[in-house]
Amino acid sequence: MNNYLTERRARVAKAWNLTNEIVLCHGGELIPVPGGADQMFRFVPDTEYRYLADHDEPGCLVAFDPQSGWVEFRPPVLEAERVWEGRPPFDWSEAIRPMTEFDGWLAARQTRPVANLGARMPKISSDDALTAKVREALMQVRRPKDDVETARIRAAVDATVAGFRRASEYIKPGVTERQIQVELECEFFRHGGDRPGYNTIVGTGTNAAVLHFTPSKRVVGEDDLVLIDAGAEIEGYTADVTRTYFAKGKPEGFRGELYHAVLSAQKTAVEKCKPGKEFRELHLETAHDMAASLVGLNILTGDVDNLVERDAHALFFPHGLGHLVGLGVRDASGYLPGRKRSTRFGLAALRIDLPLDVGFVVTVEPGLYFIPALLTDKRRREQYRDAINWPRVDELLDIGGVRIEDNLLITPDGNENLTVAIPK
Ligand SMILES: [Mn+2]
Repeated sequence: MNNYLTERRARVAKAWNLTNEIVLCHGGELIPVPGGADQMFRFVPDTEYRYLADHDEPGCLVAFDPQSGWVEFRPPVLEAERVWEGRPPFDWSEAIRPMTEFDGWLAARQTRPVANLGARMPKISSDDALTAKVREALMQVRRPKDDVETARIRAAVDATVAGFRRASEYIKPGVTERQIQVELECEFFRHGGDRPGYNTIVGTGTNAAVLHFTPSKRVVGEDDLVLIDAGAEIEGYTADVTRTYFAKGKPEGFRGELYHAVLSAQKTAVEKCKPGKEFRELHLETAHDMAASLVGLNILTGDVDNLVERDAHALFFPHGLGHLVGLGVRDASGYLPGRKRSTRFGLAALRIDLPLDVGFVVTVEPGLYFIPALLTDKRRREQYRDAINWPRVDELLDIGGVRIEDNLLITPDGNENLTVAIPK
């Protein structure tokens, strides 16, 4: 067992503080592609499991008994898997047992309450309240990154920096979104990336207003904005960066003003990230900055506080300011216990509601977009008749959008911007 895993598990066990209860954490199973042909979807282990076992083999589980400690159960490697996939044979030990022994292990503890983390184990009866309690405690341990995690995030960031550098040089009128994606991801791989950490987003022109746009054959036009949201993944850990580029290189005209509005709000928000800062407050403060800029751009009209209270800004900034990132693209995000997701349009998409703390890695990613699905909606036009300059909006529906996203490591004094090497 690696030292860092022993230490990690010890921190988790301490936080759980269990006496009699049992915790099972399953990593999940391979899922076949419908239609046969021996194809499987790429296996991504459940992040709770990955954190506790740190590998990406399917069909395994980690079990914890406060009286006897941790044990991992793995399916034996079959001859066919050695032949077809080259999986190495496995050395069993005290800490890693064949899956065939799991039923016996559980039967010896049959009267005790069970928490089921990771993938749901349908044949095991578990205690939902206990599961929620241990899940929350694990989440809190996972949020501050340990040294191994931080090193992997930094490596993922380095590969991501290389990809964005190449993309920014490559973008010009006439190239396609797909070609940009290929250049970017190729550099991720060349610099040690295992794969993109999530589906790369490249949106040019109006496609930049689709928040999660899949790169298409669309060609970059002369005046287009080009929005790229992507990150390289290394050993399970990913960066998550967004930059918005201009087809001709420099910010110009209204698109340039929009860009500088987002950049200014993003820089202000980054400066405020430090231990104790409530992320929900930061989101609302950024919304305030964005609303003020939209008033300056003659898109919103009225009192800025009032506009934010009415969520008028959210028609142009419809997502949350950020989330935790690292072990997957939404690493240990969520709300503190007792905090509920707001039904307000301007807050409902917030992915984290918690105070930042030392060791957290968080994204800060404000954006302003002209999204026809929101801005041509009759009911919203009526609701915000007095707050939005609709004739002006109608002229701007083909602009697309701007998002700028960095990844910050929260430090005792404030934060370290891990992705600062990518120019913006
Ligand atoms: Mn993000």
